[in-house]
Amino acid sequence: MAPPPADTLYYSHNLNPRVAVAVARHLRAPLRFVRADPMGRERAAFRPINPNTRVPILVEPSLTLWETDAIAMRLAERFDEGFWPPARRAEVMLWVSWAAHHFTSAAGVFYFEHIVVPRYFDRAPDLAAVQAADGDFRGFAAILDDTLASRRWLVGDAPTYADFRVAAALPFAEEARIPLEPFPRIRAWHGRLQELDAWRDPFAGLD
Ligand SMILES: N[C@@H](CCC(=O)N[C@@H](CS)C(=O)NCC(=O)O)C(=O)O
Repeated sequence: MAPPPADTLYYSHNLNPRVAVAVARHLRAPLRFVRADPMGRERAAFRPINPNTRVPILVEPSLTLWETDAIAMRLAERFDEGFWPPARRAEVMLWVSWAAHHFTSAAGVFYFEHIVVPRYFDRAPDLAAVQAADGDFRGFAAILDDTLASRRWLVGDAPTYADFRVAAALPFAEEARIPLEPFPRIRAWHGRLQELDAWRDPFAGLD
C-alpha cells in the first residue's frame, strides 16, 4: 500500500489558491489537500506557517512556502519541469510578472468588487473602482488577445504555468463581470485551458 503523502497544500476556493490547486492536480502531485480558513477562525494557527494568514501554503517536511508562484515553481521542479521549462523560465516569468502587475491586477478589481465584497463586506461594490479598472483591463486584454493571434499557448506548444497564472481570474469572469466579449482569442485560449480537467474543476473530489 502506498504511504500517505507527506506534503500538504492548504487552500480555499478563492482566486490564488485555485491556481495552486489546479497546478498541483495538473502535475498529479501526491499532496494532502486541506481546505482552510486562514483569515477567519483559524487565523492564529496559520500565522506560524504564513504570517500573511493567507492561502495557498505548501508544507513539506523541511520547507514551507506561501505565494502561489513559489508553490507552482516548487511543484514543477518536483513533478514536471516542463510546466515551468528551465530553458524558457524567463519567458514564463515575463507572464507571471505581467499578470501580477497588469492583467490580473486589473481583472482582480472586478473579482474583488463583484465577488469578494458582496460575500465578505458590509458595503456595496465600488463602481468607481470598477470603472477605473475597466480601461486598464481592456488595454492589457488587447495585448494578450494580439499575442494569442500567433500562438495557442503563451510559452511553447503546451500549457505552462504562464497560461495558468495569466488566466487566474478568468474562471470567475462571468460572476465578476470581467469584460471578455471583445477578446475572442482570449476566450478561445481560455476554452483550451478549460479542456484540462485540473483547470476546469480543480476542486473535484475535494472539500
Ligand atoms: N500573493 C498571494 C495572495 C494570497 C491571497 O491573497 N490569498 C487569499 C485568496 S486569493 C486568501 O487566502 N484569502 C482568504 C481565504 O481564501 O480564505 C499569492 O499569490 O498566493
